[in-house]
Amino acid sequence: MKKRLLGLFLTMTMAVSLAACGGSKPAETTAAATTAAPATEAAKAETEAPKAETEAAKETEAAKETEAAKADGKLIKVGFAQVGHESDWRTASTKSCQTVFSEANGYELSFVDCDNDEAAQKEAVRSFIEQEVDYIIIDPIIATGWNTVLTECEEAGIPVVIIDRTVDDSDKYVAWVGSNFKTEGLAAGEWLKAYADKMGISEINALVISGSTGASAQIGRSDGFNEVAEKYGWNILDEQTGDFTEAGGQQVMENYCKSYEGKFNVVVCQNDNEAFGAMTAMDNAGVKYGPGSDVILISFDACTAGLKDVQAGKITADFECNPLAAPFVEEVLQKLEAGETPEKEVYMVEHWYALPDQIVPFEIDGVAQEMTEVTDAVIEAQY
Ligand code: GYE
Repeated sequence: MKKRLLGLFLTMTMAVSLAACGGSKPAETTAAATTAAPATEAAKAETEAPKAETEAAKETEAAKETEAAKADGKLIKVGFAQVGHESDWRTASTKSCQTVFSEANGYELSFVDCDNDEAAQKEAVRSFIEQEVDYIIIDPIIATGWNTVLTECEEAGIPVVIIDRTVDDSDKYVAWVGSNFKTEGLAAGEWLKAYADKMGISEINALVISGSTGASAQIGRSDGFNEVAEKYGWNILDEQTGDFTEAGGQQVMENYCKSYEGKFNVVVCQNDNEAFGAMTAMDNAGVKYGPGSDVILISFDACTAGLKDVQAGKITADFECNPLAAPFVEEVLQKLEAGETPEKEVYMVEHWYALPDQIVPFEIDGVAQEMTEVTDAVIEAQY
């Protein structure tokens, strides 16, 4: 592997990206930036003019560096085999990678949207090997079936970084950056227990709309929630996949509304897009959901549109999954460039969201969990 120096510009960009995604609450980050701004308009204009010149100079410098790096063939070649485009979460993940692995930052990115097709994803990885990229990033559609193609990457001497979902049957990758999906499922379950207790609800009859079957995000969220359900003796009436899509969520919920009419008081959607579809189906069937209604609606991801539905009193609680992992993947690549050994696992920081009346204290394995109130500022700062 060739070693490259990316210069000060890249280092600065990384620092800013990392600061923006470092896991502090989004609203706090925004508030801090606002407080630091100059007090008067005049002062603002004065400081902004030279700042604009410096920025322009920096940009020209960076553009020159990029051109030079390109001419020397020095851009770092990265192939990214993305799952698809099924959800708001996925759109944010793609954008995060395309922003971080841009030419301006010293990268040449080959991006493949695998459209949720496992075979196409393996082919994408093989095409990256043929292109002799420097690094391969994979977000594995499903958790199994990876050892052969990862061995091919290893034999070609191309380090692989796994992002988001996990690979469960091979350790032939350098690092993984993503979320603890089982913790998300446990959080949803333990929150539900605490909230049901507060509301005096003693019997839970839950319908689950799961994510794409075999994806580690689906497996982890199901395992976590089911563990809690078993502990408290809840009834899980059914679990069918909505494939992490709005259309899938709507279709499954339409069937549920017919098969389980009047029999359920909890709906768990394993992502916000499924929840959007499920809400349409419940609206059409005349089922009331959200705080104070017949049905408690739980969702995962906490994208902007999901949090708006929490604020509107439709989704009762939303358990975040943070898609802005690319800056941390870049950190891994930079460590490899510097000949250092990166951490094998990097976890994203996430929050659990609700409105004040639905914020109840709960624990996961004896660890007290904090919940975040959904406000305009929180929504504004979300992905
Ligand atoms: O929750 C869902 C997306 O893998 C964590 O995939 C990700 C999941 C996310 O389609 O919205």
